[in-house]
Amino acid sequence: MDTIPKTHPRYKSLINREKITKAFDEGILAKAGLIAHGRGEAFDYLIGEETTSMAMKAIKTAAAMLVLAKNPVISINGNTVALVREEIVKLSEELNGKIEVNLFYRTEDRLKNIKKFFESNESIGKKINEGRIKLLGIEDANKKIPNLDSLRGKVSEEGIYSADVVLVPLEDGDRTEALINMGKKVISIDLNPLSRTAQKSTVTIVDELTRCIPLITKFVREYKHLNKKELYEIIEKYDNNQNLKEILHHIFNRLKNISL
Ligand code: PTJ
Repeated sequence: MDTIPKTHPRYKSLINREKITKAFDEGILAKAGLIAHGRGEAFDYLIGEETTSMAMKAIKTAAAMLVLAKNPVISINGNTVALVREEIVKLSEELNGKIEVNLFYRTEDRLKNIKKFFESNESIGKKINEGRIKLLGIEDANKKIPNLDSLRGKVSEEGIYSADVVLVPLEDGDRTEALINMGKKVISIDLNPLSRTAQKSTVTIVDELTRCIPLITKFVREYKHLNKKELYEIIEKYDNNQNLKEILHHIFNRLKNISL
């Protein structure tokens, strides 16, 4: 990462690419995760590489849902681990500490490497040892999501299986649908507003992972001071379909107004 000068106009994007490729070399990221990242970058260009007011609305709604949840679980995959390991830990500490590794390309090696990556950070390793955060879904994925044939269906009873609200950064639509069918609320993070995940989720945050996770944490902290009625009001005001339409309009208007 030393080769990327801080003054480079695309510094942040290049750093994210470094993290992604390094995670691939370390056996954390799936090969298809490289493609998924590229697709995300393309959509981020179209959005304007900033957190839009629509994304902010979704982030606030997600934070209210997470504060009200009885058993919230943060699901993580290879890309999420590569980009926002520390930020995910911070968010989980504001909740019940539950993080579940849930991979589409699930292999024992990748699970082992992800666990090692978390534990290799001294402060995170200590939190895991003290039980302040729980890394689920590795040795305890003994339950199955009904009607989901992919390996994403293998989940922990204490985690995703019994969760009422699941936060799923970078997802495939199949599992979102299956989780919704189990009666859960799904908050997804996906830069592609047209994806099946985006369309099926209870709340879709169309924003880049490294930008929006710290914002979710900030609002979770803030909303812990609100009463239930105030939190429900935030949720009731939100309409996911309307929000997705506004994002598509935002992209359309940006492209229309670009002068070359
Ligand atoms: O579970 P794993 O680690 O085995 O890998 C699963 C991948 C990521 C390969 C799998 O879920 C997949 O193929 O995902 P998709 O269908 O490519 O969807 C990923 C979505 O995430 C795309 O719509 C991208 O636009 C979006 N995306 C990529 N990078 C980011 C992102 N959204 C937010 N922030 C990002 N950094």
